[in-house]
Amino acid sequence: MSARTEYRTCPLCEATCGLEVSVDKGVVTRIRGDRDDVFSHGFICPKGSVLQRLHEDPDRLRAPQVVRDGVRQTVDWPEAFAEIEQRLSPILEEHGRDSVALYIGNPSVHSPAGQLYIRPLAKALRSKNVFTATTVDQMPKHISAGLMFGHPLSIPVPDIDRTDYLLMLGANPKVSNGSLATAPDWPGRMGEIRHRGGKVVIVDPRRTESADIADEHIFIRPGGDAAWLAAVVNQIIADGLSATSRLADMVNGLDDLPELLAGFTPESVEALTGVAADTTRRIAGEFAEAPSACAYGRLGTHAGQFGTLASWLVDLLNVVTDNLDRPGGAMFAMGSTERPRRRAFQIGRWSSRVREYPEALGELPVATLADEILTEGPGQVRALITLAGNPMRSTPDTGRLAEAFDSLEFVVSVDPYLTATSGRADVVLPPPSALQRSHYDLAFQGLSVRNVANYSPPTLPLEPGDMPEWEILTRLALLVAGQGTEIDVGVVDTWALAGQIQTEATKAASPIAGRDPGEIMSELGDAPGPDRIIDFLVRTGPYGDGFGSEPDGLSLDRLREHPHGIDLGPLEPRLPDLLCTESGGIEATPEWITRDLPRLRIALNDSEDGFVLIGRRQLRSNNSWMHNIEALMRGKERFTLLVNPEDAERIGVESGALAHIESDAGELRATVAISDEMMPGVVSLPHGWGHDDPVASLQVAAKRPGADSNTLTGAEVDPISGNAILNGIRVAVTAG
Ligand SMILES: Nc1nc2c(c(=O)[nH]1)N[C@H]1C(S)=C(S)[C@@H](COP(=O)(O)OP(=O)(O)OC[C@H]3O[C@@H](n4cnc5c(=O)[nH]c(N)nc54)[C@H](O)[C@@H]3O)O[C@H]1N2
Ligand SMILES: Nc1nc2c(c(=O)[nH]1)N[C@H]1C(S)=C(S)[C@@H](COP(=O)(O)OP(=O)(O)OC[C@H]3O[C@@H](n4cnc5c(=O)[nH]c(N)nc54)[C@H](O)[C@@H]3O)O[C@H]1N2
Ligand code: SF4
Ligand SMILES: [Mo]
Repeated sequence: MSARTEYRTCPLCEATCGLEVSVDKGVVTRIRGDRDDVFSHGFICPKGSVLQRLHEDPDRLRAPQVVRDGVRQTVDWPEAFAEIEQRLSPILEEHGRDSVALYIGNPSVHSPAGQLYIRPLAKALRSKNVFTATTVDQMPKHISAGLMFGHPLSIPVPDIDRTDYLLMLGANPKVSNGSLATAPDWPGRMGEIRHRGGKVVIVDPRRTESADIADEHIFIRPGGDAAWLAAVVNQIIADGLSATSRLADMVNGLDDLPELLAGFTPESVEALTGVAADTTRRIAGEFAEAPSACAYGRLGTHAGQFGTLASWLVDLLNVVTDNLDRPGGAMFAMGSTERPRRRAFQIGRWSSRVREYPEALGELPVATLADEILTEGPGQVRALITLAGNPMRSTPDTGRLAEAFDSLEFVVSVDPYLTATSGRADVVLPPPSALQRSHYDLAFQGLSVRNVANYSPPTLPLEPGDMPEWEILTRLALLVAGQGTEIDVGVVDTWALAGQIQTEATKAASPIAGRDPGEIMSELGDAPGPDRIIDFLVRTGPYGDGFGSEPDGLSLDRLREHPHGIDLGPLEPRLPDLLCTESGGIEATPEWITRDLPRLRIALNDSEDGFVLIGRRQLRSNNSWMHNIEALMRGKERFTLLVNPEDAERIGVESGALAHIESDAGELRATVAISDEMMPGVVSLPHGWGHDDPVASLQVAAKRPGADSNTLTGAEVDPISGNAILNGIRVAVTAG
């Protein structure tokens, strides 16, 4: 029987849909939604069904590439690693650890190799210059969660399956399929809220696809969320509608709120936000009085001028209305590999060299990567390793970053494609495709609206010449640690896991406390790679079998027996146990964040004419990639500038004609699409385009290249989190 059906979790976005994959004679013939998946029940988006096209894409690299004297060559793995050793080691020796920077991109969160093997590489590198896509994304949420609840991963998620009232700001899950709130079929779940008589309100400068399926949409000026939420919280307190009885003993700082938020009223924020005062007042009342309600803010609130204030205020709104940690409110998931959270979150343990931005989560804001490369002096970045990322398209001010790349002495990219970033690398190391690896979600189980565990074995085997990504990363780690290129990575992998087991066995609260590490190791087997680490983490995790102490608990074997996943139930209240702040309580008003309120207060008086630019995501692509898949590229042109009809008329641009868009950072041209879904004064461009870069090799994408919207975004950051400001960019728009 050569035809078979396999089930696996889609690794492309945070929704974690179950896929049913038909394979015939080693070839994937069809992918559709797995109707028996315990979480997604058959839901799928257009991206999930093209995993095999990614696998078969002729532009996907099958072997390492090395550029010597300007000429690109395909080489074998030993030669690629030898080249890296020869060129990277002298830089490390001569200029120190910080001279080599690391950039870690988004897909690394979606693969076990990325989740388990990048940290050891970063540790081996010991460079202060670690940058990730987190600082073009959700760093504000980690900071507010870290400071309010003690751990940067203690992020409350909206309990959308039970809520009566969902207030959503700066998110478009009909297209993005959700973020920091893992839920396959967000559109269906939003529909369910309405079916059971609840209400969905969306606050966004664009009337999005999600707004179309909500009860109410409210236009807000980009960057207005923090001020608006401050007014909402203030109003609720002023009206005596705040109710924290359930949490009262746990929350510190509530008494400071009236003074901290003084002056933010529905009227005072009207000019900055564009939201009518009576709308603000009405929403405040509705939210406070709903049987259950949750506020949820995402990328549009985080990647803006006041990202951390907005993120904090979202959680604060849930706290003051007694909606935190209860069904229908904002709750904490419990992933199957979660470790106990004990140490209070710290921030600013070191700073970036040039602009002195504080560290957070062990990384520095990627908006300052170009500064670190281009500014001479001790600690200057001279070489870069990029892992599953495309900073040349996904991070701000890419015009300046291109200049920075040109000045680097050496670049290594781990990427399956030659992109605007990896096309600039001296060595490219391509991992196999997603279908060739096992999958277990190590990141998003902890951010899920329901507790679920689902393991997928590899669907297709490795081909001759393939190197699994965990091995690529381990080899890089050994290399930067000065261990050369000849070591047996299997032995190193076993040794590293043995160390982990040993540490775990010394912890009093561990289910394997005092057990013989050798015995645990033998249960995990001798096949190196992510699977046995996952097995170890699951078995010692909150639902684990504890290697025998909880015979009905989870293990990898048990997960293998359930190809459609195991449902671990709805979210349950977790406070106060989950809290690990120094006080042991919820910090409602962390000083690190509230010190930014004066800046917000000043902004209330800002008056701006002219346009501001925001971004948007598109269903058929994933940030800067997946534009190379023909099946996803059919149809109308997608790289368009959305302009409100009145604005278009005023500045004389026409649908289908080109507009010129210019900011302080750069300029580009885009085809205009006139639409009343845009708030007047706001224009929108999707990011991740610009596939005509000569260094890239993406034949399908290059046919409709679009342009890179990040040539327009500048290097300014949210000062509290260092997150890039990608929305609300001042631009001039003209015809032509
Ligand atoms: N203007 C603007 N810019 C933005 C955003 C925005 O909204 N507006 N959004 C931001 C956000 S939220 C994010 S997360 C970032 C994303 O920023 P990045 O993560 O830097 O960029 P991606 O476009 O996701 O690029 C991912 C790269 O990983 C490669 N890849 C895919 N799968 C694998 C794999 O399994 N292993 C390896 N090694 N490589 C793989 C792809 O080929 C691609 O080159 O972009 C940010 N940039
Ligand atoms: N198809 C597809 N799915 C994806 C991705 C993709 O590229 N394509 N990327 C994935 C990634 S990496 C992420 S992080 C998630 C992100 O997923 P979401 O957080 O849902 O992000 P977006 O879809 O970019 O929606 C952001 C919304 O914020 C609005 N906005 C912009 N500025 C402001 C503002 O100042 N205030 C408010 N209130 N709204 C504002 C925009 O109009 C937009 O509708 O999506 C993931 N899913
Ligand atoms: S919504 Fe996300 S997880 Fe689901 S099929 Fe699409 S890309 Fe995959
Ligand atoms: Mo993201």
